Amino acid sequence: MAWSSGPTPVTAIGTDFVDRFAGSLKTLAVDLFGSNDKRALLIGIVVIAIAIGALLGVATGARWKRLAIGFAAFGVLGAVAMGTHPLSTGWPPAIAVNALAVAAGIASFIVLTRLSPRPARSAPSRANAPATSACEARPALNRRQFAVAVGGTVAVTAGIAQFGRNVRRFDGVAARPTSSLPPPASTTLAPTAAAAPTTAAASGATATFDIPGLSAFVTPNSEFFRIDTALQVPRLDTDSWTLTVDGMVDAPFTLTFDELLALPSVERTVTLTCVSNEVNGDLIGNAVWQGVPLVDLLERAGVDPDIATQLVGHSVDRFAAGFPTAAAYDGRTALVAYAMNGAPLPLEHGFPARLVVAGLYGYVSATKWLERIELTTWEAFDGYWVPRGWSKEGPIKTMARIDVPRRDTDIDAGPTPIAGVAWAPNIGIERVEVQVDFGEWVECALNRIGNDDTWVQWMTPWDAVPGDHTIRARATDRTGATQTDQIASVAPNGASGYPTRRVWVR
Ligand SMILES: Nc1nc2c(c(=O)[nH]1)N[C@H]1C(S)=C(S)[C@@H](COP(=O)(O)O)O[C@H]1N2
Ligand SMILES: [Mo]
Repeated sequence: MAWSSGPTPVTAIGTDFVDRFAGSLKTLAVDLFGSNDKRALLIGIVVIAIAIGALLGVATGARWKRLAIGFAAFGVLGAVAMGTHPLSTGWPPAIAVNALAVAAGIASFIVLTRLSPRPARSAPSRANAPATSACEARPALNRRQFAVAVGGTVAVTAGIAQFGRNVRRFDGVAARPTSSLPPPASTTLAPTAAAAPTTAAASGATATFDIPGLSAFVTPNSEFFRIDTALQVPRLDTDSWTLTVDGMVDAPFTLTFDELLALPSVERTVTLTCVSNEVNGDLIGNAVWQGVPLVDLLERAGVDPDIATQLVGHSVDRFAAGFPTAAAYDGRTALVAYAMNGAPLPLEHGFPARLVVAGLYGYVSATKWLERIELTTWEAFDGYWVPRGWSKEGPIKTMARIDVPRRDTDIDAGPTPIAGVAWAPNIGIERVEVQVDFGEWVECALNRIGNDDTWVQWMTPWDAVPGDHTIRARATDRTGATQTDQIASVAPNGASGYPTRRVWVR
């Protein structure tokens, strides 16, 4: 990894903040790590840093030596955060970057205090003060000029920061996946779009329902939800990346990326969801994953799943997720995946390789930027989110979601579909029912294009009459269990309750 792909002082401090407080601040739960929250956190850090700088200025009475000590203390904090960051590229850049920032801070302070307008001591009115007063050795700017000077300093600083960012982006790390993918040994069928059936009799359709607003069967990579604690997407180089399988194994081994690609692979369509997905939420997606079956790697290493009861996927960024080793042996889809929907894994989704395990929430299974698979015991290790208040085991709860009618919409009276998706990965969906205004539960048409690891699209026609209506849905999985109507929030092991939508029909 080139140093330029390492953390900045701001992302490094942000990472420390996340790791320290992700469990204690409820607002920083798993679900809050979408891109917007990350941006908010980083902006917050910058704003707070500026505020502390201003406070320092006031507290030290603007004496530059004292202020320099304060700035230096800050620089040490930044350097330590950067140097110990999981993606750290070592101490030299951490120290250099922060020393530079401290020097720039002190320099701009000195320049600005030199230029700052000072009320003339002896003269009651500035206008009457002689232009060449003895005490006016430094150039005195008026307020307007001073404001311009401050603005200029800010602009120059921002320009330098932006320059630094561009240098970092220009790093040329061979991270953008260009490699061609090997053909999978076996694959699941690729669905094609077709017109929606208009009656429930069309149950068992083999093409995706084409209903506006209904989730596509396969979620495009660009629309696939992203959840992780990484304030900076790790950019790994396939030339130096390796995957190690070790811990309680007979023969630990390490693979290069090329060696991983050379192993027999499969292509499987699996629905992935986050434990923080609310009822009717959108932290879920369905993709075609290509990779090497986990069990192949475990057999090569020599694993006794009765002894090594936990499998932990470690990421390069210190994140780790653990699940029962038995899950890799019980026949479910469990892959070290390197491709998503026919393309190399996007950087945000774990390039060059990640785990995908059907039926388990991402926080206990789906380690992105995977570098190590460790076999240990169930008791010996807790994954990232476990000490932060989330359940150690994370089976996905059987759930339906209403996509159509869309949230907060008025609709016209007349025939209109009610449609959505339902999932019980590794178990399969048996049936989905819909109920309008707390009346009869009506069985929906299901689209059987996927497999038991994928969500199914469901729909039922509805003759909407004017008024305010409540629509509810519920899914039953192949064990015969219907999802519970007990409302639970996402923590500690996933939301539950029937998805509900209120619509106003004109
Ligand atoms: N390295 C790493 N992998 C991770 C996470 C993370 O924070 N870091 N989050 C997990 C969680 S909570 C989820 S829900 C899935 C989401 O995968 P996606 O972003 O590809 O949708 O990634 C999992 N893998
Ligand atoms: Mo998650």
